[in-house]
Amino acid sequence: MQEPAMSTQIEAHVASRALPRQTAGHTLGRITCGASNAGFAATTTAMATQHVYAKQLHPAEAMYEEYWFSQQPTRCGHGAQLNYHYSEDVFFGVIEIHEPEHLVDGVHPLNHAAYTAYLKLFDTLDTFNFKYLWRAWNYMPSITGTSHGQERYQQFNAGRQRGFALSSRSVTGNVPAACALGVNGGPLSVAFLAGRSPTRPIENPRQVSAYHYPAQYGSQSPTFSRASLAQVQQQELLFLSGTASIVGHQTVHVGDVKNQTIETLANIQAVIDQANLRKQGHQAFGPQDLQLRVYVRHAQDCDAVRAIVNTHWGWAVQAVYLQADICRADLDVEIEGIAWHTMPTPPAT
Ligand code: 3EB
Repeated sequence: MQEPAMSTQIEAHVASRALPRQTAGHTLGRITCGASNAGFAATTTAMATQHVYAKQLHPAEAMYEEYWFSQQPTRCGHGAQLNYHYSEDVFFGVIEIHEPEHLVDGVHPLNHAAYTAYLKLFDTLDTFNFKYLWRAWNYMPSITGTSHGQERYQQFNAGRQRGFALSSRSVTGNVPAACALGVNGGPLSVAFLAGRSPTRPIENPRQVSAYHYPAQYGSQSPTFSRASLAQVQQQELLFLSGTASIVGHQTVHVGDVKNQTIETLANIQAVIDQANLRKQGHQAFGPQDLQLRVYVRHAQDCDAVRAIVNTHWGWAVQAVYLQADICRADLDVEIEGIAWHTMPTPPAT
């Protein structure tokens, strides 16, 4: 990451499990990963944790954890479905919703869970006066599966969109950055960052906006932007949504993970270019600024994907590789990232 200076307001640290908690400020939240959650401490009063039920493929030697810190004091709250920490400027929460076994008043189980999660999410943000959802990380079992006659990702999209609409949030245009992946187990899990100031949404000219995807992908479109730019005092953050081998609205390079990866990197570069047109700070974002999460459907593809990422962007690029299911069955890789700059940059002398 670029210069995590003292003026930085929030930071995501990727670290081995030994990281002393308070080294970088007050903990807002933590993300852990692993095919099961055995051996992980659950949410404590010190940290709201999202466990991503995905096997870590790389790096093999160090267990990946992501910590969000604030330099300002935090307050917290804990319940059966919701855990959160917030500081003056930033709110981090994790919502976990167990799906009902059957349809509820005609509503499919994952639709119901997603709707419940997003109603709770926005209700919580309204309570604490954090008006703007910046970024959501959505994980659910069997995302490409079908239950009760409907594809589960479509159930999720329908429920998420209804949760936004019933919370008086727009479902097109200025919508948050996000990702949605299929994992090994656990309830529907939504981690989220929010603030008191709006983000600038970024779209990709190479792709149809997801909220305008045609009905062949589901009667309710996914509610996310390709990226968002947020500002916290002297800091500008870029949240890059999950990005895949989609051009227009169609999957390209089906069955060819290498070319899917190359296409994905081209999409990310296009999104970064758009973000740089809308950034507030002086410093442009580049791929090397991103802390990446790379999702690979088939573990055996990990080395090929890594080789391409590193050939394009260098071996210093920070990335963790996880085994997870991308939401379309014909996609084999998806990449997301976060980056931040301190601003304003002092003028060059
Ligand atoms: C895509 O571009 C790939 O449903 O929240 C990427 C990022 C994808 C977010 C979501 C889905 C989501 O459509 C899938």
